[in-house]
Amino acid sequence: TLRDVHFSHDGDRDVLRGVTATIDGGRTVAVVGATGAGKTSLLHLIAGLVAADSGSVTVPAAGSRIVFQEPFLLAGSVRENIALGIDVPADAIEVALAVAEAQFVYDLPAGLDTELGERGVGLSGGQRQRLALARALVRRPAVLLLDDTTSALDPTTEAKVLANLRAALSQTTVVAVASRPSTIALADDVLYLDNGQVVAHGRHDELMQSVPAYRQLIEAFEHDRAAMDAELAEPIDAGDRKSV
Ligand code: DCP
Ligand code: MG
Repeated sequence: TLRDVHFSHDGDRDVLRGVTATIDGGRTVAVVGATGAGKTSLLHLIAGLVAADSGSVTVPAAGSRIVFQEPFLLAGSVRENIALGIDVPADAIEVALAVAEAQFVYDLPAGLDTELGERGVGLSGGQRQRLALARALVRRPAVLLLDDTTSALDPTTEAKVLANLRAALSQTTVVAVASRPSTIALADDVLYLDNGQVVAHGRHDELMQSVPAYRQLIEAFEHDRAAMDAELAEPIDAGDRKSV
C-alpha cells in the first residue's frame, strides 16, 4: 500500500507526486507509463531501496524482491549467480529455472557450474533477464517486482514465463513494469502512471475504453513493439547457442 507518496531523486523536483495505491495480495499488476513517468522509482520505493520524502509505503513482512531493469551478472558460476550468497537447495534452483524458462543453463558447457561474467561465458539480454528472475524466485518473496524484465524475450517465451509465474506463485503479488500490450493485457490490473502521478488504476480493457491518453500510449507501444518482436521472434534459439 502506498499512501500519498512524494519522492524526488535530487530533493528538488518530485518524480512521484502524491501516489496512492493499494495492491491486493496475490494479484498481478502491470505498471504502465511513458519513459520517465516514474515506474522504476515506484518499484525502488516498494523494494525499500529508496525512501519516500513524505507519505507511507507498506509491504508485507515477508518482503519484496526486485528484478532490475538492467540485470547484472557477477563473475561466478550460474549457481552462484542465482544463490547470491544464500544457501539454496538444488531442487529450489531447478524449480526457479523452470518457472523462469531458463533451462538453457543446462546446455552451457558445465551446466550450473559454468562460470559467467567478466571472464566467463556471456549471456544474451533475454538469458540474463531469465537468470535474474530465477535469482529473485529462489528467495520466495511475498511481492515480486519486475522492471521490464521480460522485455528481451520473444513474446511466446514471455507469455510462458508469465503463465508459469501465475501457476507457481498464486500467493505472490507481482508488480511488473510492462510495455508490451499483450503482456499488459495478461495482468489483473493496470496502474497507469503519468508524470509521477497515478492517473488510473483498473483493468486494461476498462482503461482502454475510458482513458484516452492510456489508449494512445498502448497504441504507440503496439507500434514500437511490432518491429522489435519481428526481430526477436525467430532467431532467439539460435541466438541462445551462439552467445555461449
Ligand atoms: N531520475 C533522476 N535520477 C535518477 C533516476 C531517475 O532524476 N537516479 C528522474 C528521471 C525521470 C524520473 O526521475 O524524470 C523518473 O525516472 P524513472 O526511472 O522512475 O522512470 P521510468 O522507469 O518510468 O522510465 P523508463 O521507462 O525509461 O524506465
Ligand atoms: Mg524505468
